[in-house]
Amino acid sequence: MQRLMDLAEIGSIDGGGCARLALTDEDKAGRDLVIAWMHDLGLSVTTDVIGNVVGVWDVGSGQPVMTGSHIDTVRTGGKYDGNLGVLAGLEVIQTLQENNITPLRPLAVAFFTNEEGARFAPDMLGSLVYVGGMPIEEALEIVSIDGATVAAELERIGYNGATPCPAIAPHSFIELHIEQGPVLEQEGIRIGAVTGVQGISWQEVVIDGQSNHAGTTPMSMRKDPALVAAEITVFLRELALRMGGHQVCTVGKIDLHPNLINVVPARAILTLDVRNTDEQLLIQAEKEISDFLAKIASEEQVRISTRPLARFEPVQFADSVINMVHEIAIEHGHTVRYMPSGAGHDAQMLARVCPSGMIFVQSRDGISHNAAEYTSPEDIEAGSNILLHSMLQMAQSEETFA
Ligand code: HGY
Ligand code: MN
Ligand code: MN
Repeated sequence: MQRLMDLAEIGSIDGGGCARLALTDEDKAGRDLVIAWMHDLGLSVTTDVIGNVVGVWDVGSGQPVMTGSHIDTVRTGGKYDGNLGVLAGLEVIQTLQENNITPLRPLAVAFFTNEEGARFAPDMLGSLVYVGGMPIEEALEIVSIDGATVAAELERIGYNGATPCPAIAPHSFIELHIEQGPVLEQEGIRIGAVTGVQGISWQEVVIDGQSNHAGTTPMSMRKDPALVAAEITVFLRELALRMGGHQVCTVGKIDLHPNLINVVPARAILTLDVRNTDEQLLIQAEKEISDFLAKIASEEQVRISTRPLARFEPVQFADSVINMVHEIAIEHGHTVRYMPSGAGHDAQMLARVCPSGMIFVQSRDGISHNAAEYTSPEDIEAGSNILLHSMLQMAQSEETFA
């Protein structure tokens, strides 16, 4: 808990949250602090070419059981998103050391670069490169929303490490994370045994119209990107409600140019975040959006171009890990339910190379990506203990944790 509060001081914002966008000075300061804690525990710490940091407790033999998450945040982040998973991993190792328990395998704690994707798209970038999902050369060239490249920012903060990607796969991976949604709290259930992660489709939409005078231009003559951006936003809401189920759609970012009170905008740039647990439904949503963009472009006489920013299919975690989390939760007397994750996580990338899964704990009022994000110390303790017993059990297994 103290480490959580200390890390939350870095990049702290009003309301008790954090702003540590990936590869900013605040992210660097957070990284430096967590690495110091890794050294305090005697871990051997490496940094790879995309800035992922892995601390290994070199005991036992064979590939390590890995836990971890991210310590970068969105601009209005909370104390717990990502941070909990990394710091609980340190707590597990410290607790085992203090109790003279030596696992049969090495234990690793990682934090991955740019999980949020808020500054550089796609999200989960570090873990994607870690598992070989994107060549490092391509990742280094990605340009942030403020015009900097991944390569330049890694070098600027001194986290352009030497360890190559893709990494040697860990034996298995388990991530503790806040749910970031309302389900566990509404159902009065303490633990989520996460079954998988829904599919994610991100794209940037650029609308070019005609800049004009707000006072003199008749409404019939306007080619107004701001209007089209608003109609796209309303369409996405209607699409999500019409499709129902797990379908969600978000317009999180709208930039108008020149963004002045008396100028009909020349251009609008917006981002679409579209998700569903079902790949076919996600494809259908993408098709309906594409058709709508074509229709509205001709109706409003604007030009619309799109650029994909992230596209990950739904991921199913390993049954062996899902069921282990469920069993351990019950053994510890906690209520538990199986559930998918609405948010993206590094575990969905590790699932490509080793048996992986997640443990969820409640988010108060279902709030996250918001300074008011909160998870109780009791839930944090329960989740961390399940993480400890999960890692010990995974470390006992000789072969693949199937
Ligand atoms: O966008 C997400 O789901 C995560 O916060 N990266
Ligand atoms: Mn997260
Ligand atoms: Mn997040």
